[in-house]
Amino acid sequence: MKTNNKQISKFLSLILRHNPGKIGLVLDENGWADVNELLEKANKDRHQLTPEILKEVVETNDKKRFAFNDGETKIRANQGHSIKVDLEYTPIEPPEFLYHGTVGKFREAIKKQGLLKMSRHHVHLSEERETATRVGARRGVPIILSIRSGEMYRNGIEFYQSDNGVWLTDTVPPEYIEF
Ligand code: HQG
Repeated sequence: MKTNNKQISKFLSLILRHNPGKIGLVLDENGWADVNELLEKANKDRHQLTPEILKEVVETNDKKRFAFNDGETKIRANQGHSIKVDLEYTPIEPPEFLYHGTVGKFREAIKKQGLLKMSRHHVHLSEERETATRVGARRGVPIILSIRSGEMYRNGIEFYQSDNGVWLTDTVPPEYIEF
């Protein structure tokens, strides 16, 4: 991405994930902003955005951070919101096992309470142990928990998968976790 587009991507992340009110924009309950309104309000805020630039940023963004609706009249961030939005993930069947990387100091609390979503919208799980190891290592020496996701699913618990492959669920009760 060109530097200028990177700046625009950062600006869009701020507006579409965290603080639409900064330019007086309102997102709908599913996180969508009206494209014309976004362009108008961003330009009032001295950002030089055209429909063409916006389209280029959406298409070339390295992590697929943004998406248009079908008619390209609306735009939203694909994930990473701190404001409350319903991204309307479609429930899908997970693999038999998923993995969660964490650190030893959380083990006892997780044994009692299960995995909780904490400040995020969901509990995040990985299909590969290596990915879970990297996630856990952000906080110290990683420990990897195996989650019996197939059994959870058969017992009626919903799973979703984000656009970049992360598995999501509401909470993982302790009985489905192998420590
Ligand atoms: C722990 C990054 C005590 C949980 C990564 C984790 C990931 C509990 C921490 C994504 C607990 C929450 C998510 C309980 C859970 N008692 N601790 N009952 N239940 N925990 O960062 O899964 O850069 O919210 O084990 O790549 O570490 O944001 O979740 O250690 O995909 O795009 O509480 O964040 O992606 O931490 O990471 P987080 P996470 P991004």
